[in-house]
Amino acid sequence: METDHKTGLSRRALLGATAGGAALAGSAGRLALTPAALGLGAAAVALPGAARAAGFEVAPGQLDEYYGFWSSGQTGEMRILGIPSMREFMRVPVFNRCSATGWGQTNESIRIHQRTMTEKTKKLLEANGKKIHDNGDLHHVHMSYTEGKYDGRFLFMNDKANTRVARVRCDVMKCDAILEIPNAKGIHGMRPQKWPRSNYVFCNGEDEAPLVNDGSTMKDVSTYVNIFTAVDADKWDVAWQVMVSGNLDNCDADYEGKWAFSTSYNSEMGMNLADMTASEMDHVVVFNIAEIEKAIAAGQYQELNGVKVLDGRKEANSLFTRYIPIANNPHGCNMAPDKRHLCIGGKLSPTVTVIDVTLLDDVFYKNADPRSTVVAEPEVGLGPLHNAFDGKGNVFTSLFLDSQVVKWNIDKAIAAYKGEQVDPILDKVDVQYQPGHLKTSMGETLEADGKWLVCLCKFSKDRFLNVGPLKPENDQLIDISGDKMVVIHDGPNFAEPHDAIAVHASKMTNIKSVWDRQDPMWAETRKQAEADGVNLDDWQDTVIRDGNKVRVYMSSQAPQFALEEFTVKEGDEVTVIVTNLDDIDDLTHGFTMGNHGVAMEIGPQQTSSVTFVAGAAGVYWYYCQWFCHALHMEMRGRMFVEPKDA
Ligand code: CUK
Ligand code: CUA
Ligand code: CA
Repeated sequence: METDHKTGLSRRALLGATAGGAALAGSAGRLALTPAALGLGAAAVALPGAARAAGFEVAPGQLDEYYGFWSSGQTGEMRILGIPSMREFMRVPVFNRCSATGWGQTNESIRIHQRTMTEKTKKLLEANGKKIHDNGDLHHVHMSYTEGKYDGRFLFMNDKANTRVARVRCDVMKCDAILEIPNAKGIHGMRPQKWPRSNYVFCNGEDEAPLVNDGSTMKDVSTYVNIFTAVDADKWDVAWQVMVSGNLDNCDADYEGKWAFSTSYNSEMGMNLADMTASEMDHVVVFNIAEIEKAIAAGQYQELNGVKVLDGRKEANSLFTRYIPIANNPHGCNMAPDKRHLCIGGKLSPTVTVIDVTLLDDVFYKNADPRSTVVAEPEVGLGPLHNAFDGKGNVFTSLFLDSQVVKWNIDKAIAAYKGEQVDPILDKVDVQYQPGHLKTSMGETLEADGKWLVCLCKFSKDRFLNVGPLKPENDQLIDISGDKMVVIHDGPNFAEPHDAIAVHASKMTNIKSVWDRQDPMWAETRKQAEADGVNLDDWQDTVIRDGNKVRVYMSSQAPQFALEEFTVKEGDEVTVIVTNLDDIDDLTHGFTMGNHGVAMEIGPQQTSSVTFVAGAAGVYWYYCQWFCHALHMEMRGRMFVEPKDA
């Protein structure tokens, strides 16, 4: 905490006092602490509810209490922020192409992209002269669980654009696996299993398509299906799929390992807006994990594109699924940490539907009416999208149309549903503006702690200096520790953070500062080096010619590459393999090859490699683009490209 020695007040406490209004006039005159004297603009003084921010400042050099893992929508990367400071720490490229790190260009990253691509996609990319999809639409980020708690192993995320899911290792914060999901289209909702551990990652297929999508029936909507997929989180392969009726939007899993849930906004199987909103009711699909696993083990599946597929559509009347009718076009799907209540955002309906998951056995095995599991349906406001929890029985729901967050109590909502005269609404706060997801600290785990809420607003409108027609979004930090919610901070953010999770820093026990030399990330590069007789773990300055393929091995140690120069021929396929022998915290090197569109990151003790075709004859400089030393500018060398026939 930064303290003003004259007053003994922290900067934030002072802010709080000044924002109070009267205090500003009083103290400003006496102590001459005008906002200008403090170096604060008017906007800072006008911080809403800054009084409650007192004691929460994260001063320079202080660490945050929580890691925030953010999606980035159509940017395709994952981001790491600190909570409560809302400082952005890192961007982790996943589905996107990253200029700084070489992600999507290095051999190591291309292998990860390609490993689980379907043949169809490979052909499609080839036809476009590409090796990978270099865009993605990353909506949801979730951490792996052990017994309902974050375990710091992996982060999982979806790509709605190219029907993929990816895994990021929490030890090095790099993507180590991407999976293109066959049969399904447009993976949207995605959640790891919570209990007993995240053996599965559940993935919703949002877009309908013919089950055999070969062009033979593409205009016949009656052949369209939607697919729910369980990915084996360890093997990173599809475990099984279930065909469903209607499309799938958001999903969640329970805290007992029995169920997964998905909302559907298109039970109508409409192909346009009017048809998708035609019905009075859509539904939530409940998946019965034990029955599905039993059927898979018993071989009662059809195999399609190498995947085991079960039929869970309504007409199949199997024990795999049940359909709970919900007011038309629901959206968010959030399981409360009380292990009992599933909350469904109404979107078109001003309600949240609360389902008691302990009543689901009767629906599956005693033919109970699926609607009998609904125990509350509070009216919360207009456009309820997502729900978050404080672990004290309260829910925070984002109201897209009202631009508010509403806090309400589950028990009170249940009592009201039974006809008691109680108002479940506890508080409402204005947010700026049009919120989508909202996340409470640890709120998606059994350790929900009710301290912070991050509200991811889709529009920022007037909250920041105008940066042109494309505005940032606005992630607002809300203090939920008291009865009243207080907006603490505005955080501009670039396209388009749908979702985030807030993970207490104590959960990140696996995180490293330096790579392990034996890391599997470059296992294939290591194999090639061994075949070439090169020891990757020692000083390397070797050039291997193999027909028109040239492999250039060089280690790096600040501020030098082992090779000051190397020679190739015009049109050679050149692979540069760089090993960073520095093992000091924060000492990352880079390798940029001038005029070849090539750049990559080489972290401490990391090996990275990149392949390119040598351009027209001449001298090309390569250099380290990651500031590493006082002589960083001097960390460079020459590639001589000889004419083809020389
Ligand atoms: S969806 Cu974006 S606001 Cu993709 Cu999670 Cu609801
Ligand atoms: Cu090495 Cu800069
Ligand atoms: Ca609908």
